[in-house]
Amino acid sequence: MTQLPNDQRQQLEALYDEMDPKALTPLWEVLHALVKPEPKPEAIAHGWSYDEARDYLMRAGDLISAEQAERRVLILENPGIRGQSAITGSLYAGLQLILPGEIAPCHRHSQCALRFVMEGSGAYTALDGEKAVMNPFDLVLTPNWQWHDHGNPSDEPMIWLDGLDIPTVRLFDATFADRLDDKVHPETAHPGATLATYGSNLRPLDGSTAARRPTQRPLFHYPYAQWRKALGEMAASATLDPHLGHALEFTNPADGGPILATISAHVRLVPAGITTLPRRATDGTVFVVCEGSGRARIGETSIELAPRSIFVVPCWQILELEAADKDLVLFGYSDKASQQKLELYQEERL
Ligand code: GTQ
Repeated sequence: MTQLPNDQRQQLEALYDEMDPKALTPLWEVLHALVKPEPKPEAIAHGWSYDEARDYLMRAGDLISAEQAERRVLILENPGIRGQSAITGSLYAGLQLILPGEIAPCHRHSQCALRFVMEGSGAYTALDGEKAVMNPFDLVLTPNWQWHDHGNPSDEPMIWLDGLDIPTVRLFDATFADRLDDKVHPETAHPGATLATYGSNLRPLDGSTAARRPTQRPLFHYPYAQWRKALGEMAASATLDPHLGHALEFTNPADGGPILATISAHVRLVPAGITTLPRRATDGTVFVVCEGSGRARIGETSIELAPRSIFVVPCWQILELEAADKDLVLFGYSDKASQQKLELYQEERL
């Protein structure tokens, strides 16, 4: 809004004061804060040390059980938007611990979730009663409104990163949640049955599994062994994308679209010694370092990367990734799925 003469401003202020109790307010005082020439997220670039977070999580493990907590999770809160349980404006991230012998009771909710395993082997996420037994760097999905419980029959702690669309669902207020009377969902299928069926570009000829799994969202386990092999073969044979490195997106086999209604996920490999060219996109992204070390430069912020580092790149911030002396392998998830549906998604290669 242009600068106004004093007497005009005084009359306007008097008008605002009168209308204020009626819940009315002038757009022209706030228009530029609402409709900006380019994204100015409140969330900032930030990195978390896994070892540091893990120490606090293990200490919490001594003080409260998974069952008492329902979900024993430390939320990774973006320092720019503390108190909102959010890592970006639209996404949530947390580190969940399940100790040997524990269960996290069965519930379902409107929010979509993904789990990316940070350490441990042999604990499971059961989706509508079918267990996915998890290993490091596996991706496991719990699409919205599906019953899920977690358990750890192994003899080591299991920690994974939870990625949910909690702030997105909060924006729409469209949240429902439900707890099963039993702590654990009755087993409905052999562990791994869905992966065996849908994980190899196949589906039942007679449609028989469709009754148990939603037809449009069958697969929910993307094992590390499979995605790492695909990424390795891409790196060995494909031309390097100078802005992304070698990058593969996880897809829903039913339609080739993103893995969840609101969340997209991918993996990428930046070869040893390479720094990617600067790129930005409107989808704020949470990354986990799976292998290698190096540096992420995000605008003015520089974050050192080591195995299991977690870092967040907010909307429209310029990212460059530098791999040190080994290939840098990253997992990332973002709200690209939502933004593409809403026709908001943009990217720019610089
Ligand atoms: O495992 O269902 O980190 O409902 C936050 C909310 C995990 C879960 C979280 C949840 C879950």
